[in-house]
Amino acid sequence: MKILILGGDGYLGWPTAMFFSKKKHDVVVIDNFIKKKMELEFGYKPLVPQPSLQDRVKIWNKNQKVPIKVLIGDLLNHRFIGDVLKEFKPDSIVHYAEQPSAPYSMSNRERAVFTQQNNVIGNLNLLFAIKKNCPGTHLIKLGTLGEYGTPNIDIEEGWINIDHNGRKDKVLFPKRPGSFYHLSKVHDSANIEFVCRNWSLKCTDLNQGVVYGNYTDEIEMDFENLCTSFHYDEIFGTIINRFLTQVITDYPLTIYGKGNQKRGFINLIDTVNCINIVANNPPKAGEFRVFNQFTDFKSVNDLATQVISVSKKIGYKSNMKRIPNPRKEMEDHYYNPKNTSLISLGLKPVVFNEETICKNIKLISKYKKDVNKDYFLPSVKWEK
Ligand code: USQ
Repeated sequence: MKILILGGDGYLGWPTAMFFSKKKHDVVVIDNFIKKKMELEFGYKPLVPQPSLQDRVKIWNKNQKVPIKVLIGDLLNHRFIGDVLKEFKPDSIVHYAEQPSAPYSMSNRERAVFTQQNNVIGNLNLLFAIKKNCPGTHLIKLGTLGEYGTPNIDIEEGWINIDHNGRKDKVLFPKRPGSFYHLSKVHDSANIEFVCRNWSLKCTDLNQGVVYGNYTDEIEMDFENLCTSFHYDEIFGTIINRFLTQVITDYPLTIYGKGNQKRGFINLIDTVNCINIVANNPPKAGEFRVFNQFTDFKSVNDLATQVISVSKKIGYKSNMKRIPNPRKEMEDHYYNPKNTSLISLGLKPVVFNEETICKNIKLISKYKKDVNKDYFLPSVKWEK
């Protein structure tokens, strides 16, 4: 398969690129390194030092039959992405190339505008480029479970059947997200559904939960040289990765608000496995297919309790600490998102259990001396 990975330098993009390359697919990665600039704006570094994308690719390609190819470019440049698609004509495009942080998008007007411009216009340019150059390509778009928000009804996978005033229809599931970032993905989903319906493109929109973890089989082949970016700061660090880093420094786990808010989670290994399943099972032309991509859901309190109890068994002394919630989000709510589609296509989820938690802790504990505890407390507030 010819597969194009947009955002190939990132936390998810890089492990995905190696996974497909190892299976001897023809992989091209694109990145514009915008995330590196965003890190510099806040002065936040990932925990594990990482060689540059180009160096990682050189190291990786030494042992591969089909080398990964790197292109540097921006989806905001429609000619760039058009030229790439005209030449490469991929079977699948995995689109991770978006600003991924809710707090970043909520930190000020410029960053809110940047988030929506970068994500929505970049995606729109991509849709036009696909239509013109390779309309049969399967677009695998990373959306987010947070697009739905926390409604007081079960969350279906993208679509819902409604019966209203005696008439029935199947419509996109209502969305009520919690940040300008999450909203950008809602807008993307609406644009993609429109082009599937109008131009007969085919797309899978993956409404992914919060990802955690720092290894896949490919990363473990040479952790120091092939690692992915692992953040634990308030802007780019996701909750489990932050909790694991807090544990290794005996810092109290930062529970925002009451901690009863529930979210869906997925291990990095399963993100990559899901992409593989989806790429091998494309939808029909004209189909806007939506899968909810998470393997477990629970409250922030339950997560913290589990991480603390496992870490105590291996000698760590962390506890949890409630701090005022910097976000505006429901802290007591019904939550029941569905996730049967990927499981029925063969996903065998990694379980968030003692073994998984200990392995992640062990890998990052080598970098304990580099942890900057100033990164832990949130400064971006939703209501300011
Ligand atoms: N939280 C804490 N303590 C912390 C950090 C977070 O209690 O130290 C809470 C937040 O209040 C929130 C939940 O944990 O209720 C999740 O926060 P997060 O920072 O792990 O995740 P979020 O901002 O929702 O965004 C992340 C990724 C984003 C992805 C999304 C999936 O950054 O790219 O789309 O997870 S989802 O949340 O399902 O929309």
